[in-house]
Amino acid sequence: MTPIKECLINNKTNLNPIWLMRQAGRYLPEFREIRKNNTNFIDLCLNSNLSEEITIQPIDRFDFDAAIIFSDILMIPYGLGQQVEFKKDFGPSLGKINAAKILETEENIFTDKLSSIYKLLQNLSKNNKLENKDLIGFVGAPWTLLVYMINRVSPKNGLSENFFSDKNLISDLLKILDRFIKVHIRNQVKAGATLIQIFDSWAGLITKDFDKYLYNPTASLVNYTKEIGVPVICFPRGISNYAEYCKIVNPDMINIDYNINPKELIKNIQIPVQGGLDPKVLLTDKDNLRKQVTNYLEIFKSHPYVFNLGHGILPQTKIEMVAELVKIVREYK
Ligand code: 1CP
Repeated sequence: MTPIKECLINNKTNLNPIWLMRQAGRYLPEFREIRKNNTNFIDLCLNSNLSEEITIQPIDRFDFDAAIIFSDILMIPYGLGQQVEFKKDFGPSLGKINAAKILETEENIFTDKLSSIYKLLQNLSKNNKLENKDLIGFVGAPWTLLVYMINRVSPKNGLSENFFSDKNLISDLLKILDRFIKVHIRNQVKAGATLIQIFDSWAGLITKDFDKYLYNPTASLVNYTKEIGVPVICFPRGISNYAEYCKIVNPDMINIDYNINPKELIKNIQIPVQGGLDPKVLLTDKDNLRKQVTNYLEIFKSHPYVFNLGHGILPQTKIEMVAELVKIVREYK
């Protein structure tokens, strides 16, 4: 069994497995080299040969315990026929929503549009560099995808004023998302994903109707993934009550963000934990890195824990700091 599964399923506490969110891309010079010649990000995600190479790059360098496929959460809106573009120094930009068209999407058309992602997973499951490692497929949570689909740009400066104005649109989209996120999970599992992570990167923007936007839609995906026999990790970034989330949504493992006090949290939850370290710590120095990483490892000495960050690794991170991080985690006893 892989080290992550030992932790997740058998509750082992002494293995210290490690992988990093957004480990494939951005901060790696070999990724930037590929990206330079592939300016259309969606096309790059749909190129299964290059995506395989990018997925393996961080494994070659750091021997992480899991590979996460090189893809994006916005491939679902793309598969549903919404225009999705990634603009340089700006981020994602989505086209106007055509609700009627989205509602008519057929499963086989969606699966066809994303078929190279499934091909990527099939190829990776045969890649011997991933022996005894997990292969992580992922999806955006319904709320976070709803945010991008309606807001049409990153909500980092807040949601648009009329975000909640069309109640019918919101409820139609939530239904469609539930259905097609499940299709995408099922297709990834069939193609060889051994774990699924659900990214709810903008969960912290929810201020009301938690059942409607956070708990019910995520629990539906978690139950579905468990039913098809694959463990599921949730990352509801920025929420204030992780204990309540774990009780209601009940994933196999919870990825915490860096605003959570891990010591307090494990008093209130039983499930395995992943992540937490502020990615900015990797921008400081090796002494501080050791101090902060050891702090997490000490706290989780007797709680099943997979080392990871409290959000994606930052583009300006130095390779040698990542190497040092892996060394600290692997040598910890
Ligand atoms: O390890 C990996 O990098 C694997 C592939 C991966 C994953 C898991 C990418 C490639 N994106 C994601 C998830 C993702 N995409 C999330 C959830 C995790 C998180 O919060 O970081 C989100 C919110 C996105 C949406 C997205 N994709 C943004 C917008 C961020 C915002 O501020 O709203 C952006 C800029 C991207 C582009 C992207 N996706 C992935 C990469 C390597 C890049 C950068 C592409 C580039 O410009 O070179």
